[in-house]
Amino acid sequence: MRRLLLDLRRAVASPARNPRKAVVIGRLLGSAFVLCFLTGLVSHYLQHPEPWMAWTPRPEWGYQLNQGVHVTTGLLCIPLLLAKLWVVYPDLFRLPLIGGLGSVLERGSIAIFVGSTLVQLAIGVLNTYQFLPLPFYFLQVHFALSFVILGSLALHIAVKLPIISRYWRRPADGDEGALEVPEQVPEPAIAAPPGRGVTGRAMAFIDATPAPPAKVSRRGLLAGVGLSAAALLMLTVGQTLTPLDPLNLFAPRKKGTGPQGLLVNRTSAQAGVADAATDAAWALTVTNGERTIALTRAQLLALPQIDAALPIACVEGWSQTATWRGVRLRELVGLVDADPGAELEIRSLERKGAYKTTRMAAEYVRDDETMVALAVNGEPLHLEHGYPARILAPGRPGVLQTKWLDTIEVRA
Ligand SMILES: Nc1nc2c(c(=O)[nH]1)N[C@H]1C(S)=C(S)[C@@H](COP(=O)(O)O)O[C@H]1N2
Ligand SMILES: [Mo]
Repeated sequence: MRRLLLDLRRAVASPARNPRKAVVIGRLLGSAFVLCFLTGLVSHYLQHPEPWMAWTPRPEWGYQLNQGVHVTTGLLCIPLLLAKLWVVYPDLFRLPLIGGLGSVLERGSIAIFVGSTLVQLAIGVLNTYQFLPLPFYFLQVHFALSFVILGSLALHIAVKLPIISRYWRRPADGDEGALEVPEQVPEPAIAAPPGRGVTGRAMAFIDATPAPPAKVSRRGLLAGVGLSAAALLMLTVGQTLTPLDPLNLFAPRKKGTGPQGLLVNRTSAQAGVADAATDAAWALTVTNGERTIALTRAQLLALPQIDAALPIACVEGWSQTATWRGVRLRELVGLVDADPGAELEIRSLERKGAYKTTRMAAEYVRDDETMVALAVNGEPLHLEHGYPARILAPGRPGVLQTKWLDTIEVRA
């Protein structure tokens, strides 16, 4: 067994598999993860705010940027994680396999980190394709896993601190360290020196025997990782970053596709609203306590209209800006004497579905450009974009830009 593990380690040894490379890639992976985690938190709490949270509608591209960074950094974690695993996996065969509390912490945190990150990245990507035939709720699992990953990452960094600090900077002598691969199998040399505890064990990599001829050079590794990460970035970020739209060959969504040249998330057929939305008797109900008004589309069109160029920025990472026209929401709820500090409960004609209603905090209701949209890019709203009327507010996640409006209720 021992022999086998050592042979395995020797077989896969390569100059690119060294502690310095593990640290370099680890830094990139860690940064991508932290950015992805923070933007994920913003996205989560924009959709599910705690009572004490106050978000702001401006800048109107804030969520677009947030979500672009979230999905892009998440995607970048894929090549970075693979590269990191490639560099360090010979360490799986280190001896003793498990020894003492330090190594349990070390290996345990890595096992949890790698396992949950693989699941996290997989379900994240599947979600951007709206392909999640999984028996659980994506949001809750994705949210919870991010904390598991964060915790195990913190533990992993703590355990590896000696290596990280030693190889943080390029070693002056160019020696990037090597995997420990003893020439023979001298029993005592393999065990950690007595009394070194966590630190001793954490130094899994120590300078040792010259490695066999390179299959992957040190430069080759970084070039490979850099190129694949850059390619992934360039070929997907166009789904939200308009100048790179021509290069968007890989992302699940492509700007400009769909009715009126705008992407559609959920169709009227999927939402089961086609009949109700095209019913000639449709009217938008606006209520504030006892006061209720109902406005037909013609009556809404007869009110003063505003225009605003606003993006729809989907949690899935795509976004598209259009010129929306409609009735300023603040004025509309003014017709039922809404208090300027009131929040709204907005309901769609949709009867089931996660996005059939939305809460809108007063900051968004008050914004000059928040509207009940009736037209887009100079044409009456298409059924797939929310005809007869939809909500458009600056700085909100796409899931909250409710289509096919039914009622707007002022909450005290
Ligand atoms: N009633 C309702 N409104 C909805 C949705 C929905 O499923 N039901 N999807 C939302 C999501 S997730 C997005 S990204 C935007 C997309 O708007 P679009 O289809 O006009 O591009 O609509 C939002 N409005
Ligand atoms: Mo969305």
